[in-house]
Amino acid sequence: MKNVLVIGSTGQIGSELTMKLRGIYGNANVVAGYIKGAEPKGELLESGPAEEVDITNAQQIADAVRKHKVDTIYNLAALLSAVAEAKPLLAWKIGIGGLMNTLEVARELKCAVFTPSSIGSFGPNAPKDGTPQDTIQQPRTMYGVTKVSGELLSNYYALKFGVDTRSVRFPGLISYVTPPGGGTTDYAVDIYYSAVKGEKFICPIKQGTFMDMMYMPDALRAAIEIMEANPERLIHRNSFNIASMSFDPEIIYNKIKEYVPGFEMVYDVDPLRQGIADSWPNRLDDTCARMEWDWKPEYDLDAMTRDMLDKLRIKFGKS
Ligand code: VAH
Repeated sequence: MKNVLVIGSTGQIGSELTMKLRGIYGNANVVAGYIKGAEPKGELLESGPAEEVDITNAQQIADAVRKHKVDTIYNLAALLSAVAEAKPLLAWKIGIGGLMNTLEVARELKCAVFTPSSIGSFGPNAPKDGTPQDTIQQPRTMYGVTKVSGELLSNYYALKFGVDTRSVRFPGLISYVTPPGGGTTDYAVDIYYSAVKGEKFICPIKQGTFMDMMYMPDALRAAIEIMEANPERLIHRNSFNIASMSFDPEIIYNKIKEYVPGFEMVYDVDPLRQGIADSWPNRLDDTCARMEWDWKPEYDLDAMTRDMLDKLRIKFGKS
């Protein structure tokens, strides 16, 4: 049975992944790593161990790994795309300085490491539709630079030191649990909140801008299945394209209106996030993930919309 440390356990992915991992491996076997000011609360705090682990502090990572006999690290510490453009040095310090700390601890203490990459690891000169697993990666954002560099560093540690590093390139992730912070795809989360609250949605991304998106339950399953995969089948490691749906604001708006008649949306394009979105693919080709570790999404836009609206209505007492 695994002993897991989740670095960034109170973030958009971490808060849900930690609970799902505890359900699989046992509450006591999954440590919630957090930083000062973002301490775990409620069920995340009460259901299992927690340690202060700032990814820029290698000693804190090593201490938590030794204390809890960790053999698998989920490294979810990162600044999302729009925030990273505002704080590029911090994004690099966390994304790459932090990853280097994690990989060094993993090398020394024999841990496997999962570090997510992103559709943001591609730039405008990668094929937009059916973006291949192996193609040009020249992102124009610091977020993308940290993701591509993270892929290369993780592959280096696997090749040079035999560290079991694995990764998936996440699409924009949509969840009703922990609101995202500062991403380019986050409009696809915010639109559901507006619909349930009965508010007009002001969309910062222009019509016709397609991006890969994924419902969080599928993303969590991918993060777990890749780490459970038979390593002998893996031709790739860092990082696998995974995909489930691709849409633009008009498509998701019309889908929500099927369930929320009268829901209104207007466009007020944010040049920063639009520029980032324009540089990203429309739709990834995830054949390699399907071939090498049987990846398959379970939610499409309709199923996600029904579940998001149901769960948010409960969250806001409108069910
Ligand atoms: C962002 N939601 O928009 C994140 C994610 C692929 C998008 O990395 O920055």
